Amino acid sequence: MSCAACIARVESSLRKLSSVEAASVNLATERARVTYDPSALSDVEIIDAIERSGHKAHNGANLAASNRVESGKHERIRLMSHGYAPEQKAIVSRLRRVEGQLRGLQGMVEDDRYCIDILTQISAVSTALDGVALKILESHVEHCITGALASGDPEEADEKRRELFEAIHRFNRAH
Ligand SMILES: [Cu+2]
Repeated sequence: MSCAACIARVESSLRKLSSVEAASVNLATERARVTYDPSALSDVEIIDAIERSGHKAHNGANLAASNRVESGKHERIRLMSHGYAPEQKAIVSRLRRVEGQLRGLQGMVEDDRYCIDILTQISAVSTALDGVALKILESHVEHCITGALASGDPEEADEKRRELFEAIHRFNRAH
């Protein structure tokens, strides 16, 4: 969530919903605060409206339980703006390169190439893919984790920390 136009788009998309009384998106915390009648509008419809405006809402399924405040009439929704968003194109092109390397690998096997040459190519693909993971991890820490810490919401910060460690462990196990 980095530009005023995006915010305006999400807000107007939310305000168009039938029972929404007010909707405001906070730039600093990346949260949308929606005031609505819960008997007339479901969480899913709110999330749909956010997604229609071109953004993703975090933890959609758990929204009702975790983010509802003040007797169910206000909803605070965490908006998603992934850390890698500014580098999306560069990441996709790196992944395409990995795809090309993988195809080369298939060709090597089909061409009966020497085992060690194939293993060398597998290492190269693996290293390239790790590079992409590291890039995403970096931007996640810089953007998403920093954002969660800055939000001043200790639950949110804990959740992000836990998620990060789990991801690192999974990554480590894969090697
Ligand atoms: Cu992230």
